[in-house]
Amino acid sequence: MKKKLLSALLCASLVATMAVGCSGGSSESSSDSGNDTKQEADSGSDEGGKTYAIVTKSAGNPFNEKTAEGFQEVIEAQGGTAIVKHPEAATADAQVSVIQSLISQGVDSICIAANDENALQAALEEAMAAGIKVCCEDSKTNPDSRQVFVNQAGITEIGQSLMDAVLDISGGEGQWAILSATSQAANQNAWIDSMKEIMESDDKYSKLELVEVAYGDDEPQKSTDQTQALLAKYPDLKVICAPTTVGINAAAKVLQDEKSSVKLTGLGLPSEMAEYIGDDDAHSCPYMYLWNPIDLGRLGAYTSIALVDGTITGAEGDKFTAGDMGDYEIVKADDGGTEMILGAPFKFDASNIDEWKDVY
Ligand code: RAM
Repeated sequence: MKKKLLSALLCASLVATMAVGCSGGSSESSSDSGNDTKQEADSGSDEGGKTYAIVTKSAGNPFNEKTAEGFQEVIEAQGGTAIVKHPEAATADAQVSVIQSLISQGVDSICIAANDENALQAALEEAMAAGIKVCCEDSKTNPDSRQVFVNQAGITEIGQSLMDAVLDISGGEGQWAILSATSQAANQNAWIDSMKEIMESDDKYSKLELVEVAYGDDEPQKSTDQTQALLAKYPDLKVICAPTTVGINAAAKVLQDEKSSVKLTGLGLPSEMAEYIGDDDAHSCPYMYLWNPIDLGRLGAYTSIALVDGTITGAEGDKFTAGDMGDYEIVKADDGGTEMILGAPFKFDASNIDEWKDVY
């Protein structure tokens, strides 16, 4: 309750300046790995009797848990049944078996954060052929495997924010590295490609040298090992950019524990990163970005409901109201499919991290 109240107060006071939406969130999210957290509906609205599934990238990732929490909250408030699935590992194979079991269960919709853009196609096409509505959130599939993508923020906006952070934090020159999640993740790869394109596009980035893209697979230990390997391999490294909440958290611990002078930026959860954010030598991360993961799940839920009740088909130009989140329009995505955009990436620094660390 306290958390909800604080969240509501913060939303009220910050809403005018925030590009990301706020959510009260529920007090707890499930963290099972593959097991249903089926919640029976208790209201009698039109959505009663329908079953909406969310499949995240993997278990043990607080970002995924918060997204699932937002999804579940909306589905249940609308009288539907939510199924939350966190696969054991962030792999396509793990997601294919989850999708197959959801097809057998006869769910009405699947909202998935894809671990691979193309490898889920056969399973998701089978789901759609069985009448199951399919949307993606966080990380998209190819257009043939989905009806619409609930995108957290524009790819170029994210790439630009991160690239400019690297330029600023490095002082305009020197070696930098990327610590990503899995090598197949469509969202990670799109952001990394965007950063590389931006770096090539303007002379002001010409004194920066990207020495390596390392992959921590969104596993804390592997991300820690990869950070240590980067520090050992590149003694002149100035900045690590980790566009993954798991990666940035692991890297922050390593850098601060080792009192490294290497600085960090990327995409992180304020709740996990508060102790590492600051402008002095004692803090490894001057600033980072993210969006509201709870709202991402909430928008995924409203989208699933609209697909199931026929308000939208996922076609360009479709419009719907996502409850208290307002109106959304479906637009063309860069890959030829369709998407909607939740908002812009939001910057967290020493001036606002304390306000946000209790929200998500
Ligand atoms: C990690 C995941 C997720 C990404 C966030 C920013 O938790 O890789 O897909 O969107 O970071």
